[in-house]
Amino acid sequence: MFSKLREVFRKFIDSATSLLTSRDKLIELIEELKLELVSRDVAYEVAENIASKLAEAVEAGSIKTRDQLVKTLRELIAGYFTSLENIDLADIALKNRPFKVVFLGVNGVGKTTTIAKVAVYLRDLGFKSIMIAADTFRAAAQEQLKVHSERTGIPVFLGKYGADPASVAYDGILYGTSRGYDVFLIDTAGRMHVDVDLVNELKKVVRVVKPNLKILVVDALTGNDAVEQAVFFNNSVGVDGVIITKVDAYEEGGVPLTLAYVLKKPILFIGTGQGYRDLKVFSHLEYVDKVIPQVK
Ligand SMILES: Nc1nc2c(ncn2[C@@H]2O[C@H](COP(=O)(O)OP(=O)(O)OP(=O)(O)O)[C@@H](O)[C@H]2O)c(=O)[nH]1
Ligand SMILES: [Mg+2]
Repeated sequence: MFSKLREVFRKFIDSATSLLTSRDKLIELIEELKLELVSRDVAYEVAENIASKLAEAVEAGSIKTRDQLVKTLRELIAGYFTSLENIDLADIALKNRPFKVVFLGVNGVGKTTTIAKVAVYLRDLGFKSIMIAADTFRAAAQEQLKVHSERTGIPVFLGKYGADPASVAYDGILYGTSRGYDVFLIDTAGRMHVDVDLVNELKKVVRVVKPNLKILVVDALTGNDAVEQAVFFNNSVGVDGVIITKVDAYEEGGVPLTLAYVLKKPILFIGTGQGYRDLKVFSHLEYVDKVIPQVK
């Protein structure tokens, strides 16, 4: 997980440690760091911000030891996350009954699996969830959610292939409300290339459902695409928070940082495998620990 980004920081810290007394060489090294970061899914604007803040600290004379360098870097990276709103899913679910979440995301990112994972996570905390299959665009989508329902024991409300997704979502909420469910997790369609039709369809779902949260699911392995998708969905439909999937297989490392910086929305969870409990609450402190380990 994130091993290549960790390697970039490790190399930088090692090289910089021997150059701490040579300001000019250190500044040169920071320029190199910037390019290395960009090669690990850190967007250019983020890398540039890191480099300039680091250079400022050097100019100000506040980095004289390796420990200070590590501390400065850790605080810098953590700072991009701490400015974001904190969304605790369970907390919001407790305060909102019914609690309605619409999941957004393009094809194949792991959206449907993630909905089942979130349902299991909430069940473990005592919530009664129902999944609603409002992806009526592909016949297989209904079937997939049904399979997750059978495997997890989480109930599902299925729509008809070709039906209006907003009305499926609406009917699902009526159905679940009358049966005492408190959490509604709504799957939506995602095309390979998001288009105007899809955006209008999603907007309608949002208008009808009035979700407490709109959660975007992105696949870490798609790198910069994940960030582009996030910006697109946020600008067109609106996004409250993000779940990043397939982090177990993701070594580049920059996606969480870039998402936080560019999208400015919190990351709620990361997907860490194919099992239903392979979903972890995202902790930016753990992320920082992974990419810039503390000095021992
Ligand atoms: N390794 C790993 N695989 C994952 C993770 N999340 C989802 N997957 C896998 O990704 C594949 C696609 O997942 P789906 O949930 O069907 O994705 P989707 O976005 O709903 O896809 P479509 O509805 O087909 O567009 C499945 O094989 C999942 O098991 C994860 O966190 N880690
Ligand atoms: Mg799906």
